[in-house]
Amino acid sequence: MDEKILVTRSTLPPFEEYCEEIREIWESRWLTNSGVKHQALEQALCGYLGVSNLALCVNGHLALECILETMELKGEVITTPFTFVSTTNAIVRRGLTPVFCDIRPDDFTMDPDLIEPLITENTCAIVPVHVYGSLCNDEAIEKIAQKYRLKVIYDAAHAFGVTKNGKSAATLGDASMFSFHATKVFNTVEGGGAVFRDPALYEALNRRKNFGINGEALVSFGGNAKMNEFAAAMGLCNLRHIDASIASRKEAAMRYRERLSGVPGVQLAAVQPGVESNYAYFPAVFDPEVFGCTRDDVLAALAEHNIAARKYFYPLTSTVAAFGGAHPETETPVAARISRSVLCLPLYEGLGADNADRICDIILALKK
Ligand code: T4K
Repeated sequence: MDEKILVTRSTLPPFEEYCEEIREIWESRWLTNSGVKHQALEQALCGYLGVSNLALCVNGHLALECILETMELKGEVITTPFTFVSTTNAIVRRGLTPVFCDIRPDDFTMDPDLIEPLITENTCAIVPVHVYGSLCNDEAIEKIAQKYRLKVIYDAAHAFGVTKNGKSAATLGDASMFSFHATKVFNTVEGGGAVFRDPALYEALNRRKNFGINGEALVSFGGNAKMNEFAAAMGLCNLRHIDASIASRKEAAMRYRERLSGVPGVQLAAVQPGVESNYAYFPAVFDPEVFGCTRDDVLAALAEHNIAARKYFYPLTSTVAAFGGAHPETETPVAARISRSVLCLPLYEGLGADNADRICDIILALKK
């Protein structure tokens, strides 16, 4: 049996490097609550992402909830159904109503041309997702947001380190959420970050993530969404190796692209002009009419070789009744089609071009 290949594999620093990084934590016994590692990582990430503020959180999901809470949003939020269930969960858990907008067929991000008809007097914000690390059309979204005085909060869980014409994705919109989960390009085991255009909101979020406490004063509502020192230490180590890690992902991604581009019935995410990708995911869309077999057939064929691709993102979150009523897929036909036919192929640091080749051989052998 071939060695198992999963959709992703966590990036880890050298073991000794992490041990050295946590030595100070052991000596000080300061394990959490904004310790030295937390402070150092916030500063390092601001530098890497080119932003003035970044509030570390226990995970990306709670970072998004904290952003929505800190911005005191109420009413309807226009968002995408083609995402990990976290995005919609965060909106609903904050008492907001998700209104689902369809996506663009080429890069799978929210279609700005479809936003305006969804706006009502209750709309307070737009929450698009830089899905797979493909950037949303921020200029078009910003124009609409300004016209209707809406906030824009990006779910940038997949977009760590992505730039457009040299500008960091972290600078887009009123706020962005990043995920530093074990499965992400940059990880702190579990973790996330919140970035605001208005730096005053950074302080406000810091209170929200710490029970609403400022010093010993209780100044707002709040929960507990703080990152601990061991997680921050992992982040400090992983950040030292991030460029090499992305370069390794790129090698495998480029091989996939080389082998699968132009194959009838296989659609790859559009290469976006001016965008420097982080190679977070490698989605491939299979059109059964042309390719000759379905996404599920490809998934099964890979599984026979011990390769676990994943159906990110199926089903559409809009179809889940728990989110205020199930919406028919026909409301967002492009998202429905992509969700039924997309497969994320394995991609991680160290996968290598050889493994990408092997995966392509299996896929291409299925073509009818
Ligand atoms: N918004 C978006 C658009 C997101 O994609 C996510 C998370 C969020 C928000 C929320 O961010 P966080 O709160 O998670 O920071 C995984 C991740 O748990 C989740 O973080 C991620 N998106 C989602 C797309 O994928 P699962 O249920 O598919 O993960 P799981 O456990 O099946 O792992 C997938 C593969 O990763 C495994 O087959 C092997 C590898 N893996 C996994 C773990 C847990 C590792 O190599 N090491 C590990 O520790 O959700």
